Amino acid sequence: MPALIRKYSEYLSVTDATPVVTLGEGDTPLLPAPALSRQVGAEVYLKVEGCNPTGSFKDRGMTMAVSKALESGGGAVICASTGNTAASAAAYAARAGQDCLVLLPAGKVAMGKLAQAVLCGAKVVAIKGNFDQALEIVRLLSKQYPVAMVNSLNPYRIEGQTTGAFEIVDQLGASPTYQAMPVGNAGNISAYWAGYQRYHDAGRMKRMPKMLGFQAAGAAPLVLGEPVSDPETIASAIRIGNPAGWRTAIEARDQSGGLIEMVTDEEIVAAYRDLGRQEGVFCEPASAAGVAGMLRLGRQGYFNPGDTIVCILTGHGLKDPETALSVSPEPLALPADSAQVATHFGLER
Ligand code: AN7
Repeated sequence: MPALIRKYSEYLSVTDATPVVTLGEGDTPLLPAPALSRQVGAEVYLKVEGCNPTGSFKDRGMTMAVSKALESGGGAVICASTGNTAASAAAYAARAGQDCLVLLPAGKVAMGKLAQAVLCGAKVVAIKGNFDQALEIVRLLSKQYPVAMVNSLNPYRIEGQTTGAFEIVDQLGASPTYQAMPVGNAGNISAYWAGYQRYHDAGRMKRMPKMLGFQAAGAAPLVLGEPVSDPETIASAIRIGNPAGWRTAIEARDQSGGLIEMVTDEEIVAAYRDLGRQEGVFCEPASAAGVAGMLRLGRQGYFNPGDTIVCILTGHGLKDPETALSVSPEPLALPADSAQVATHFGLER
């Protein structure tokens, strides 16, 4: 299989001279979701981005950003991150033989993501502050020093992430009616919209989907119309109060005739557990925000029977085992005794 950004190179700034840094990203499953489909009365699919090499959609953008950084001479890359960008940057930088500098909000990053970044050799600093403050420092440092910022302010990140839209259209054989997704720094919704526009212009699809973005209620600047200085939510990936992609996300919403709304942490956790119990899919809490929003719209009768809805499940559930355990019953401890186990499970002959 060619690398993702080679496969789609005619739509990207990738030439034969680009030293493509790949870990086998992309080509993620588009999984039918029968239980969710019944609940909302339309045909629902899950784009399982947790199947990317570092377990999130960031790899689509990072293969592009790190390849282009290498093409223009290499050197260290730097990012601020709620976790997944750091995990991805660390892996692709390691693969490229470049240093990776990471700024995280101290104590606010899921365990799996931190483990990935440090294991892949990133130089990690925990900032006593939130993601927005860490990103501000990264913006300054990347202006003042020869380090390449690989946050989604880097246009190559967005370009790489357009491949998610291409894949969905290729997998469905058409564009979906709606796309539902979580919104944090607002890069991904901007990238998907750009991707659909690009594919539409190339004659690869007919109808533009409506973009449905969902923020967590405690971190919903795009819904409130102003930055949130102290964002808070169980979905740590989208605990972001002043999104870098603000303008392009609003454009995606308005040009597509979609919406950006907020969902409560209770709704996020309910969707997170339902995905596991009803569909067998373990995603991280932030990813469930898009599903939570879709379910609410479904209850309001928003969808029609012929509609197709793709939910972007942006990150793998194993990223954040602590949250999974915190919302689930603890296993019962029993002696190693078959009769007691059988009784506990209510087994009958
Ligand atoms: C699982 O890693 O911002 O709206 O620093 O990890 O494009 O920011 C992560 C964001 C959704 C939101 N789902 O995407 C970071 C970071 C997951 C995420 C988002 C993120 P954007």
